[in-house]
Amino acid sequence: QTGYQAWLEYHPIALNQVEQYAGYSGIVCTEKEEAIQTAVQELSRGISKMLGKELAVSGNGEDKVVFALGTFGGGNALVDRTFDEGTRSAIKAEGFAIKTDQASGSLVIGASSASGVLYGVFHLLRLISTHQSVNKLDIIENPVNMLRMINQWDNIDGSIERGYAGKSIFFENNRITTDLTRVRDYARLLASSGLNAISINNVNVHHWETKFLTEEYLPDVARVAGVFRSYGIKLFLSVNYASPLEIGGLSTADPLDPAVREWWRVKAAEVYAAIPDFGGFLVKADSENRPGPFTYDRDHADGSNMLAEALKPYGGIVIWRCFVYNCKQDWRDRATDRARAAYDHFKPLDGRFMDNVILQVKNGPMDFQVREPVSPLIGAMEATNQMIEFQITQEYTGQQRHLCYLVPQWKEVLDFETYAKGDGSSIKRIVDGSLYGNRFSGFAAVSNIGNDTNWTGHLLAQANLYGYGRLAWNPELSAEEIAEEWIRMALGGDEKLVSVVMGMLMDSWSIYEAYTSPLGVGWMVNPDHHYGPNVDGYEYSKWGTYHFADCHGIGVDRTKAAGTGYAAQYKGKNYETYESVENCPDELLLFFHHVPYTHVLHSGQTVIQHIYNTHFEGVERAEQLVAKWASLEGSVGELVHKQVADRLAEQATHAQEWRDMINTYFYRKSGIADALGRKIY
Ligand code: BDP
Repeated sequence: QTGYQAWLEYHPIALNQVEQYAGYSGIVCTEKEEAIQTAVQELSRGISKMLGKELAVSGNGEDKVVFALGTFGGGNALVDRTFDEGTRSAIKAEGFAIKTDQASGSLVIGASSASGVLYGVFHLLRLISTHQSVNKLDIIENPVNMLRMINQWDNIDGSIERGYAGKSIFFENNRITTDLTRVRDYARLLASSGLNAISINNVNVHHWETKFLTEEYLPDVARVAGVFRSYGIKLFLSVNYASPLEIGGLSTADPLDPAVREWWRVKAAEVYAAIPDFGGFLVKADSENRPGPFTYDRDHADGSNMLAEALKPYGGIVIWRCFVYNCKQDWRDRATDRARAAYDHFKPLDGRFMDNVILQVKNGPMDFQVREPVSPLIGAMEATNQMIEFQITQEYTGQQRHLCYLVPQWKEVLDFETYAKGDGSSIKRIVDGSLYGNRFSGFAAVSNIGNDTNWTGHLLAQANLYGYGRLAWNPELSAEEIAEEWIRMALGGDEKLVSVVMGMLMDSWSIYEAYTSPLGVGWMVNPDHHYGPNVDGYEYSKWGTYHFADCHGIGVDRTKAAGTGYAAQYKGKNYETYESVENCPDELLLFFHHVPYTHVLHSGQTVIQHIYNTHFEGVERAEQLVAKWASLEGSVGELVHKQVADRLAEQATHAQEWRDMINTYFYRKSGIADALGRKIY
């Protein structure tokens, strides 16, 4: 076991458990569509690994106990016989039904599309690989979110922006990889967790990647799209807003210039000629030195609508990122608070975007910190399609050297009540499109994989990729349920293993938060690479990321009354909660308020004592992770055990560095000793 198969390891099922699945003698499938053929292959492969038997595939199996799969009305008699009209009409585009045929004992999967059949097969394989009973299945599943997307931040030279698990599996030496085996294996992982869309290149599109839109690269992009198509996944490209200048020979990229609009229309036609089911463009514009419509005194609606118009005839969409802020601002000017930027830029444009534009908003207002409030822009634009962006790659959460299971963080975000349209306006209802009845909506997230054998560097970080897909499919799943599925499928079903790893995963975000930056303030990291502690690393630079610590206190006053006014971007009760220093939750106190070190938290501790305590405890808890994992020696493969043990050891040591630097810094700033008399350097 190397981790390469990830959650599709399909551990052989022990003889005493195998009986309930032993009767199946074949697969009945009549359809030839690619994703259905993929489903047949996946089912054969999974069953062969788990049950050690090869299933014959045929078009008819009336008298046998079989797995039958197909679309409704697609020619499979078993499928058509099993599902009544009510079931069929309950199944949406990518949903599926699975039913145990009581007469024959056969398991029947039906869907209204080929990709629905594939999702159904992966669901069934999940049930079997977690040893659940399949005797009386009667399941109907539909994905809650329409777009369930992965964003690769891969560059054509093979590097990955914020990648912590090796090089790109897509690109090397300025070309698209010739051997796409690994890409295919990635497509399997994504589809099996429920995902249906991918953008394959970095949102920072530099000159080489701009050429993806030319005939030099399009045939290769089409090859990649073909691999994903067979797993029901649509391919998107990140595009450079200045493409007409860089590769089109034009002298402007002004979105209102007719020649520029025509250039994009022709480009879209060329792309769709190469890839008829191309998804669309993902755009980072006017952000962190990337070009955009501001250069021409135009706004984001002008810019995105121009692209949307070009893609519209083909059903394509524009995903326009809202990570827009001034990265060269004067830190003394609090009115330009970076946290305010996305809302300030986009909210006034509500209603101006075409209906095939989706705004992609990061989960928090800053940038994927270990703790941030939820972005107030999500839900604030009722006439605009929105999707949420998470970061699976652990840029600010330990870079896959530290353990940080992010599903609990994402759950908190999704469950957050925004009051955007009164009670019942949670983030998950906004991004699934139901609150405002949007045409397009969904999830996007930055991937955490590279060409490391186990995909994610830290093997346990696989749970984040898997968990992201599962949550995008169904945000009601709990973090524990998802963790348990992943552990059983990837590592095995030994009960001690499951409970120990579950405990480790579920504690990990809070452990990481404990020894890193306190009370929601964020950013105490080394500039550029963002690994390791550096309290003032960003304090006196122009990135808009401050904590304002001095000898009296710490935190950013973002109140309306006396600060940057950011708190007023929230609605109703949320505004009141964040505006008031008394009501603000402890974990976000320093995000919203500047307070003295002696300020008493709801927990009863002072801010300074909280900093000391959490940093001492965080290290102890990181050390306990090492011991917990050590107790599993022998329950997982040796190689896998060692890999994880090495990372946890590094984490425990590195946590000490965090503790010592943070505690010392605040001891010196505040002059207040630790009430428990522990040693601070
Ligand atoms: C930040 C990363 C930077 C990305 C940027 C983005 O540090 O590398 O380009 O986000 O999302 O988190 O565009």
